[in-house]
Amino acid sequence: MARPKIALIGAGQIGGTLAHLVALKELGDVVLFDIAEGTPEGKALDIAESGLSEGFDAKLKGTQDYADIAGADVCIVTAGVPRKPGMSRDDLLGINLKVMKSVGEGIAANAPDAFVICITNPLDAMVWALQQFSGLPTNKVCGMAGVLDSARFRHFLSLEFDVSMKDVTAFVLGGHGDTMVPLTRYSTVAGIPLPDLVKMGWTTQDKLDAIVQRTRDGGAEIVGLLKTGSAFYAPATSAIEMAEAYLKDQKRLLPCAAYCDGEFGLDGFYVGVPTIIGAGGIEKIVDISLSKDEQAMFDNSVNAVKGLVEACKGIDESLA
Ligand code: A3D
Repeated sequence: MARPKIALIGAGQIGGTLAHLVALKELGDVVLFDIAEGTPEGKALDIAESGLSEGFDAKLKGTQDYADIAGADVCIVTAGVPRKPGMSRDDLLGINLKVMKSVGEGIAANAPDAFVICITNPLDAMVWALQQFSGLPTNKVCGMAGVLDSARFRHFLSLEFDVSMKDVTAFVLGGHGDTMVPLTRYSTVAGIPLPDLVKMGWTTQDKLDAIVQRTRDGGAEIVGLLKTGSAFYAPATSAIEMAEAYLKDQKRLLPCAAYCDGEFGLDGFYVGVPTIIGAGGIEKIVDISLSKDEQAMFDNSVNAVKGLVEACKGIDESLA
């Protein structure tokens, strides 16, 4: 059986890391696409030359030609610009919307059967625009954010409780922005919900509130430290987890930006929700019940996403 083909649209910090991970994990052959001449070719060659020491078999190709992504099984999109210190994700909207148009058309013409994972920010609006521009089925186009935001939450909780991250489960829903919704009630250490851990004296409500806020600010914390770009190692591993769930039909339950058509009371929007990812792409959205406070935070987050989608429609009339 031929190896799966994985197209990475954008060969910057995340794109290069994705290519390295795909090769190391032998998930398939890689096509790295970027408009910057030489960057995808150089990264593809560099990673290919690490294959001997790492012992992987994978072909890697860098290109500026969309024809090379023909027949890709998975496309992971990072094309566009990242934020710099002082910028919010929303400041990227105008530039990255134009990028989504060319990427959507390139995927539609060459890899219409692919499972598409968007990472470009502002995530929830960009994945919506990418689906509109590409015309691919909504179950085959999703966005990576919740896996990363939940991983950050789990990391901070594991530090607070001094337990393995493997035993911490956590959910972050809503839009990937300052209004994201870390759900403490659905987050546990080995099945014990966080509110119970507060009652048991493992932590205090104040400390938990500070962890929730640090999670919301997780991306900005790294932008502030790096100064020249945004996080790329953990965003790449998060998207690989989703791609692997699709390629291996793992039926993983992962939070990701999915097209809600009735679920969570939404009508045609992408927002971070619990999903099951398998060979059918987004096979199911798990419509969990929210408390009054959680619903209010979720609605606030959804309204922020809706505002960005309206801004996209104002910029590109083909989206209206
Ligand atoms: P960067 O290293 O700048 O890479 C972006 C690449 O896109 C560059 O190599 C550009 O040449 C390329 N590019 C620009 N325009 C096009 C185009 N039209 N077609 C093809 N390629 C193009 O950025 P990065 O890899 O650090 O980040 C990529 C995106 O991911 C940014 O928008 C970030 O904000 C976003 N991001 C999202 C998350 C989430 O959790 C959702 C986390 C981190 C970064």
